[in-house]
Amino acid sequence: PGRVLTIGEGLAVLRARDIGSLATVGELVVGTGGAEGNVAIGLARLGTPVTWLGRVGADDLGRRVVRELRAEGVDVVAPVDAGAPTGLLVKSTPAAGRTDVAYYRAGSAGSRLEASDLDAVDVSEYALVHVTGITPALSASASDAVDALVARAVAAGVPVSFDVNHRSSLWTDADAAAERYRALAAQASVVFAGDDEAALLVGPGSPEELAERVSALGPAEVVIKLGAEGALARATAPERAPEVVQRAAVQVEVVDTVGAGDAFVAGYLAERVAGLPLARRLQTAVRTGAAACTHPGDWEGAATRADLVRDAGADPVRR
Ligand code: KDG
Repeated sequence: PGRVLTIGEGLAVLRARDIGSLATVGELVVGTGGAEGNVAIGLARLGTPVTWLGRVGADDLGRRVVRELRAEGVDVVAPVDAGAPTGLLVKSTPAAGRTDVAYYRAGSAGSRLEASDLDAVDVSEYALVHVTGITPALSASASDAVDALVARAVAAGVPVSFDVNHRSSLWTDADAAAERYRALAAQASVVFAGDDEAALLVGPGSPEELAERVSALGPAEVVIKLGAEGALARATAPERAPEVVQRAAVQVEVVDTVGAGDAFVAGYLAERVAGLPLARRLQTAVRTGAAACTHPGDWEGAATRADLVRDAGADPVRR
């Protein structure tokens, strides 16, 4: 399959080991995250070549972000910005089944991404470019970098994938966020949105209506993520009736849903760049999304091809 390019911010993730408030829990586990890096790892685990580009600080947490991505087989282009630290995300479980995420990333190295950082890659060499709605929220220069990347991809005929990934705490104004997302969706070939995110862009409706209205913004392919209800994909092609596919979620014991959307996107895109049909893309996506829910880390639960074969079998014990 062709190589995927994605850009974004890599973060250190500090995760409370036990259930409880951060005011009282005693231990934090160190890991890494960042939506686009999570997608990159998900793709790499499925055997899809992928490059991640993002700025990191001149610090050990930045080195950790880069190490983890490389260890997972992702090609990393990471300018080191000595003027700012690598950003942090602190995750806690205040009560069973609930996750709180706090960001310590304002002014971080990752947020200082600039359009000129893209000069390190030749966009026309990639089979697909993936961006999320997180990066435009980080800073004016990071937002410009997303626009520059999308413009270069469109000019080179490289399809753009856009995951809305709305993070309300990164925006002061939800209407401004929605406008930004609609503009990116208009230039994308594939748009991923949760049903709540799609409603932010186009108003409330059924999954079918949401997909149709997001599609009317421009993208030929729209995937509505429905969480525990599964997902719906809609594809249009000239002079053909729209194709709509729905898949139920795969039932798993949920430990943490953070990162599940990224794993879902990775599953979908892996099959897309491999040229598989819509139903197969969605089929893999619901399985990789479910697998990610079984691990407390943001990407550690991402499935390999072998995991997908194994999970389809009956016996959970391997001897
Ligand atoms: O999708 C998971 C991401 O949300 C997490 O890894 C961190 O990128 C992140 C963010 O900005 O929330």
